[in-house]
Amino acid sequence: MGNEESSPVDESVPPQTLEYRTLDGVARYIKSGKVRSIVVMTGAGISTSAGIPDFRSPDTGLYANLARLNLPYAEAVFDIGYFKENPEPFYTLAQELYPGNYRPTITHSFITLLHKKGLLLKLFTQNIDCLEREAGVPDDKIVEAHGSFARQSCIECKAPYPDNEIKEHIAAKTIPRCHACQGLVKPEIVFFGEALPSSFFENRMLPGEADLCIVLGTSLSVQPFASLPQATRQGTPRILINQEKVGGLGSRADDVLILGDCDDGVQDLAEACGWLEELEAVWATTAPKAASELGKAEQPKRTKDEKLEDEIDKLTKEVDESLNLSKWHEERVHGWQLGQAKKQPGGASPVASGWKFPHEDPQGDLSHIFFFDKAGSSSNSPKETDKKG
Ligand code: CNA
Repeated sequence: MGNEESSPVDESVPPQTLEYRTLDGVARYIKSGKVRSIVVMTGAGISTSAGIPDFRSPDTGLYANLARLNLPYAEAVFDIGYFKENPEPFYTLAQELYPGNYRPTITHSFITLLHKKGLLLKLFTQNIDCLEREAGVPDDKIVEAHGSFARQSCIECKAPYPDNEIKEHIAAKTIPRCHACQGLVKPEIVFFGEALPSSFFENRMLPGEADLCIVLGTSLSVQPFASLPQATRQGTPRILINQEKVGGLGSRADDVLILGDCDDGVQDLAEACGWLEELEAVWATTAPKAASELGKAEQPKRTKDEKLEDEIDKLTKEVDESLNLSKWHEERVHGWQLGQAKKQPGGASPVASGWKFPHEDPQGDLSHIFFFDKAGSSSNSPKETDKKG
């Protein structure tokens, strides 16, 4: 299943369901009472204002920064083959990304508000940060298409592992082992070389039952997630709130494009619906205690970009330190590469033998989550990688 035709609808074509193809038109439709079930689709863009860097941007993304470190390649952090040999880098990163370190954004709270109003049919998210849960969206309303930190299990026997114990391990940067078989335990984030969760495939046709589809903060470049908006019925309004136009959104008569920051977009929509105060109240419940209440000095205010840069520096420094702590790690990386090469016919060097790292191999990668060009740098070109469909 690929992206639908992306030629924009002719302006002279009137909307079928909406009165106007604008944000106000969507608000009027919601307020009319005709909307009973809304499906929401989200990606990394709804968490950038929380301070979580996106992974793939050439300069600011986490991978671009990890690339200079002593990993065989930056994406190895999320590679199941590499994890089995060397889980430390992932657990170092996990400590930073683990739920509890970031506050949900007002966009996350907007989804919570839809749920509180009984309008949320389902939230499909590509994010692994659990901020939707922290904002108050209940488990049964969320499909985490690429997994998340919400659960963890043994990579060998699949036995679940207790929440409190993994928290202790992540805080201590130690590696959890399965109580049953001593296998490695990993949060159920979808790594390169792993399948998407069954909940995604069980729910992927659900958008066909919705009266409204809201797409927020995603490049819609990762399949099979990118095809979800196509599952809505013709005549079901779809609103995209994103920095850029993506996917086939804008090609149907009831598509509305709001290009810009998603926090601003959801506030404008809430205001047009008469919900702004409620939204702010829901978001206020996610606020951490003020620094002054905790007895710490107030920090000077920093811009979004400054906060994001700090966060990237912090994440890469942590991984850098962890990876350079010992010569042992370097030897492990070298040994791992040689070991992989030996598994190839002839056992020559990976390059000479034509052997590919998993992310370069179309049969063995996780490019339904991340894309890379041959040089290993990131790219946003769409790619169909759903091995199941
Ligand atoms: P992406 O491909 O990085 O696209 C993000 C999209 O959001 C782009 O179109 C941006 O223009 C847009 N965007 C960024 N900031 C904003 C903003 N403030 N307001 C509006 N739009 C914005 O990310 P996708 O989610 O589409 O790609 C899927 C990958 C990224 C998933 O597999 C995730 O696991 C992975 N990821 C997740 C997180 C997270 O959990 N927070 C962070 C980084 C990457």
